Amino acid sequence: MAQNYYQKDRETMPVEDLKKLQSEKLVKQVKHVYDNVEYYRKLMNEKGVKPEDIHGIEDLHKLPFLTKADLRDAYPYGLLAKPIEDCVRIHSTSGTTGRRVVAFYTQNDVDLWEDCCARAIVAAGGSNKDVCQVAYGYGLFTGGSGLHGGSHKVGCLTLPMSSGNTDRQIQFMTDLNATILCCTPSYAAYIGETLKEKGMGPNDIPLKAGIFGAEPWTEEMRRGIEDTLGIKAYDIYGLTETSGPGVAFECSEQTGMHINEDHFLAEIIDPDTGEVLPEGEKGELVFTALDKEAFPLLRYRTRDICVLSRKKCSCGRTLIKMAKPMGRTDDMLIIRGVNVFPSQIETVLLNEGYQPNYQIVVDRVNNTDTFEVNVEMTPEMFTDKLSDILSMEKNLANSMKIMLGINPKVHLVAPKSIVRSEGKAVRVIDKRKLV
Ligand code: DLL
Repeated sequence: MAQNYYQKDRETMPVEDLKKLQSEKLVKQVKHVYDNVEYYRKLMNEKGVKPEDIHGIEDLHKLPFLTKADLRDAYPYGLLAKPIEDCVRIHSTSGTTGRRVVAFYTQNDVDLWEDCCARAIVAAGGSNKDVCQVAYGYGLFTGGSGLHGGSHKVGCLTLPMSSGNTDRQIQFMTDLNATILCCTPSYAAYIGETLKEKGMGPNDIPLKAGIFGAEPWTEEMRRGIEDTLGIKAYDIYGLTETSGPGVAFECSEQTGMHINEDHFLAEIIDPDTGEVLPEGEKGELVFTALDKEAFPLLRYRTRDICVLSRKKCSCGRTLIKMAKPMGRTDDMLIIRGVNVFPSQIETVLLNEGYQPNYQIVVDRVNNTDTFEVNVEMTPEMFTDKLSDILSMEKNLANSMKIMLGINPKVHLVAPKSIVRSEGKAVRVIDKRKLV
């Protein structure tokens, strides 16, 4: 397949040149942060490191980490590195768990962020001939604005739908010949379900590609979405703290996401000790933003567990790849002492012929954790015969036990009874946190 790039010189740069570029940018960025962000200057002083000690990326390990707790401490303006007059935008996380993050952007920050998203769209086969339907939420969330800006840069006809109103999404998609869909994977799956209900299939919609991210999703889920929508589904990664989507994106090989390394320097660390791990080892992903002006986080701990690889990619990009995040250091559930990732439950469900419509409920009764998984039956398997339901529940619980090493109580529930999400799906209800 012929490859297209949005910024070929950067995306296919020889690794040695890339590292040189990163080094030059890092030296400048550390000085910018030290001079303008009192909060980080203090952290550097405490660690006994000065901008003059940083000569290139080989010195990165000398810098202190920045964590979500620092962001909370410094809320709202404590990490701002530019005067308000130079800032044009904020975005923020939803803060539903009380951990609101506010990120600031200069016009240049917005520009570079949109370039990153444009790279993702072009890697997914997009060009100015495409109609790009952006069904990520607009507003404080970065998904809508990021892909919207990227779509403009590529020159696509952009449909700024935002999330929700699924019937209207499908109508615009078909009436206006949308060829690229951008939304969360769970919303893509829901659009697929709704299409099916309308008696429509992949041949009734013009889509060819989807750019899905903002939440964990499995390879099995990818295949499900690709089949129901008749598209190629590409992953995209990012977080509010680093601008939003577009920190990393998938190419035609679909074997991990290329990190836009000319803008974001990635490290993997041991989450317990902070030690930097060699390429190929699993650990916490840490980013240093090399160009961000207004909110230039250095060595920011994402809490995403991940692996990096610089294996040669058939797409010709030299940018290092990150695997799909395997969970977060903070959303990994520990149930009766066992580590459980929601993605493992999803894998079991898809392997067993269920849809990934489920909710994990964890509680603590008499000092013992309870672990329940509510799973929707598909319309095909729906039955009200109790003995059949009990046997299906038992089978599913067994498969989960094999995958997780811990026995859940599975409840099968009626199709469509678990509330659908137009943004990120709520997969876990952990009642233990309320104690
Ligand atoms: O979710 C930004 C985004 C928007 C990414 C649209 C992709 C597409 P936050 O709301 O700050 O930002 O959440 C960031 O979401 O640390 C990951 O844990 C998770 N996440 C983001 N993308 C992926 C992905 C946006 N492709 C947090 N796979 C991150 C798995 C993802 N998890």
